[in-house]
Amino acid sequence: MSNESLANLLKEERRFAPPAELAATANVTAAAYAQASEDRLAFWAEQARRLSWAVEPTETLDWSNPPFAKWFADGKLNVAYNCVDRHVEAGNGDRVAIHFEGEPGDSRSITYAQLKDEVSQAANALLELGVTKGDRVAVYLPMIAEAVVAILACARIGATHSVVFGGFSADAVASRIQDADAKVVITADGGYRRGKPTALKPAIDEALAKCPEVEHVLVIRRTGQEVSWTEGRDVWWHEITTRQSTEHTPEAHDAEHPLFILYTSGTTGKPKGILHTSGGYLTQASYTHHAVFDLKPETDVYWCTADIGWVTGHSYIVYGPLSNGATQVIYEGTPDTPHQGRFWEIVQKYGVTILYTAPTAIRTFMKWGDDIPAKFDLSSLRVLGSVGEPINPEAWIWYREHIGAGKAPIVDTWWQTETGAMMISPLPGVTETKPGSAQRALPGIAATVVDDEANEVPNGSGGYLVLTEPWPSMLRTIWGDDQRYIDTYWSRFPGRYFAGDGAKKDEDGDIWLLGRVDDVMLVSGHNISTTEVESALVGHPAVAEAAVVGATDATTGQAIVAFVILRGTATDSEELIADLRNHVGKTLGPIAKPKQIKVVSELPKTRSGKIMRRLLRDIAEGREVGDTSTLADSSVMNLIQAQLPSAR
Ligand code: 6R9
Repeated sequence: MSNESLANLLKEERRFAPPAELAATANVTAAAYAQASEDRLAFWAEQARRLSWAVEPTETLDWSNPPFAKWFADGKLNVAYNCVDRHVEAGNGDRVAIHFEGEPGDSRSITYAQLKDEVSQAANALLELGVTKGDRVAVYLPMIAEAVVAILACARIGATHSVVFGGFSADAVASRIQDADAKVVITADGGYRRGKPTALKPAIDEALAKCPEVEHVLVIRRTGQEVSWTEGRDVWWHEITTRQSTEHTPEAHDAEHPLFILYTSGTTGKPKGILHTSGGYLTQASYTHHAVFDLKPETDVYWCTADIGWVTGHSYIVYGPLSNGATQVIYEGTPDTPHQGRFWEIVQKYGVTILYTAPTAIRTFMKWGDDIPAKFDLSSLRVLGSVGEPINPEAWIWYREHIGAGKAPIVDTWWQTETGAMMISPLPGVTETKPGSAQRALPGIAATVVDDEANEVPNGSGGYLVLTEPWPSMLRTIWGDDQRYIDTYWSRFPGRYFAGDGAKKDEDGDIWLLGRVDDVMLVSGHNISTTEVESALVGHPAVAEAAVVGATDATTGQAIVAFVILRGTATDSEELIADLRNHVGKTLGPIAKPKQIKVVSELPKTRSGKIMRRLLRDIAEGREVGDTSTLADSSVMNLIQAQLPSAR
């Protein structure tokens, strides 16, 4: 990448001050930045004290063997105790922990006292099956409350969980079970998606043909569908858990005890098992959830729409909210079942005050139309979060206007599976927000943008996002492959963590994420970010979603090819395409005008909603489409190809 680097094209001037009322009562104020910059380690030691430790740590960070960090290493705690028991002991056992909303409309509310009983029974069941501290347990479940119970039961007994997203294929599950060497698998007969039961157990049965080390499969009954049964191996969850005692004394584990492995696919190579440990991880997941959402556990109703199989589900459905004693909603299904207002109906039903979702969902809601959320009472919402991809400024504005009544602050949270918890985000009671920018490293976090030679870029320039100091919830390694950990994250810029994302600093020094550096386009010697061109397209009233790639071009090196989904009201025509190209030219400059614009009805996305540009590049360059195994819907590529008879 050249030094002029990722073109700094987009000019976004809109600013939104925090609501005065929120600022006046915010959990965290601007003082936190000052305190953390004065003494970063003392700041994190103080945040660690928000947790209950069986043995208080005296040491904060051991960085004597970088990049292998130890946080709070001489402390001991039980993570599940922190997420459940301590709230019951503090007199809050009657508070609802989870409002579960099934897709077919069934619902169940679970208090902290009930959660404590269920987690204890599940922990005792795992012990009965021979699971002991340090064993790995694979979890392959739909979005049901038992997923939280299963995860916490593992944490409680010190078994390391490896959650595999319920949409992954048998092969993907098998390779993850093998890599982690899991002894037990927790799954369900199936779950409800798009109005019908979807089977899960058959994928496990198929995967386990290749995983002879797995001793038991615990099966939760959710849909009641037929399952094939392997005697001696398979055990019904309800049968084994209900006969267990509701008492289980949590043992204190070392702060660095492995809590979970979570696989990230990456673009190439075998999936990386990202390892997270206990004390540092929980400290940062808990603190960021408290600070960034301004959570008031007595009055807020929090809802994170992510799947438990994604890191957002781990940190912001399980560990962050429950460690803070939150009341939260868990929804099993899709946003359009049985109707496109389902999310807003849920917000209204439970009086959700804090909503955390992804740009892909927001763009979908924009496409469905403003009239749908307008039918529901969303006045309870007071903080809105975004995660997973850069949020296009127009989607940000739509979210604020149509969901947040033009008042609720938006926190655009940048982080990764590897970072374990949020790293860059506004604080809702402090930050004057800018549509499309994650803005500033959170208190205690050190991030910057560097050029090819690892020099920090000045304000107003772009480059690579790096993290310059270790942080409590950082990954500790790649499971079983320390060298790959060093090579992937710590070698591009020695001494700094390379996140793989492009970013720019604006004139105020605020950070704007520009997408994965693998996706950056090089057009006539200029680096152009996919995010900026996509945001320009989404800024046109006819466009709901856009994905942009650089395709090899004889004259310009790469040419910009855009795939767009139109809003319901617009129709594909030569004039519209010309108008879109001009619109990008006017917004970003002539260099960023797409050479081709293709109208499609779907875009290829991962199960967590990220656009897979690699597959679109294959189409744009006329190649056979590569590995589609991590797509949410593998038929999408065929659909897109069928919609593209010729290039424009
Ligand atoms: C939490 C999560 C990590 C990658 C990350 C970046 C993208 C996530 C973002 C964002 C811009 C944000 N990303 N949040 N980009 N703004 N607020 O998504 O983890 O699945 O590991 O993905 O997602 O590219 O590097 P993970």
